[in-house]
Amino acid sequence: MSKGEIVLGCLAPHPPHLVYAENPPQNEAFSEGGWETLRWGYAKLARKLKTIDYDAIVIFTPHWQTYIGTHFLGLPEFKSKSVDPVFPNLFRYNYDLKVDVELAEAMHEETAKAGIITKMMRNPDFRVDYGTITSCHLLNPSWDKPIVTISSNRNSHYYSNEVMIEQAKALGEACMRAIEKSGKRVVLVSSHSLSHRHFVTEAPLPEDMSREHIYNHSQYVWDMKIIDMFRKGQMQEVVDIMPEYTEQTIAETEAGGLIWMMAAMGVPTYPAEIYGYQSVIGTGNCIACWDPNIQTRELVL
Ligand code: 2X7
Ligand code: FE2
Repeated sequence: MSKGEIVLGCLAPHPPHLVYAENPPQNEAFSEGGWETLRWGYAKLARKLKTIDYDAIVIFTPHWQTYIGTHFLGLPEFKSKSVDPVFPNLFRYNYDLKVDVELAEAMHEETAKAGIITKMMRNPDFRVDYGTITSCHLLNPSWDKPIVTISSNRNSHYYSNEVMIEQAKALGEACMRAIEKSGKRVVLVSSHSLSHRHFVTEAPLPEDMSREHIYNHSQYVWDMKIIDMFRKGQMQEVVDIMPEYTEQTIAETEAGGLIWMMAAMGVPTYPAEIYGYQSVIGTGNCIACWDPNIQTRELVL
């Protein structure tokens, strides 16, 4: 068996607004559109994914929060309705997804070996979070690949952002070892926004784009700084600056997804492909990917 590999790493933000705006048959709400810069960027990245040969999508989500350890989805199928607790008016999505349990178990095993508390989620009634569903739907609307969802362990208030970063790195390296041993070709997804201060009242029509803008200028400047580092392949610098960035912009990077993905990918020094940046209820959202294959890596935007 040849060594498994990560064939792509995607930064895939998950505002449920983006699924709402697409009007897929799985979602009950109806919209008149909105947030096209992000949706068109996602469509382009989804087309690239279709050209890549891969076995599974492994996604790390801030909206499955676990307080004791890191958990992995551990049943072959999860089927239910996912309702966003904050935006039930926008997101009531009927999902039926397949899990690569063999890969999830291999990651769980390597994670435990690395000294991290970890558990398989075997409850058939467990409801999959909207972060997983939104990012996976937009990256692969045909849902024709199995996924593995990894929960985000939330102890930064007890420890610190720095301690959680060390844990996310160890988790990423453990997942990489499991992928290599599995012989599989895997797409990693870090599902989150960048800056995360947001408005607390919704426009009467959520998709009214005349009301959409970044919450404040300083978080915009921070987001641009980070994206510029993505473009330049300065991912070690991004890792180093992460505690300050997260604190200054209340960024969703707090959950550890980007660090997890970068550690699994050996902290890339090549440029990321950028597919778009737009605000959703004032948060900063960037779609980007890191393509280890120099033959297919592009300058997108
Ligand atoms: O989970 C989210 C998010 N990260 C950003 C914007 C809007 C809603 O939900
Ligand atoms: Fe979120």
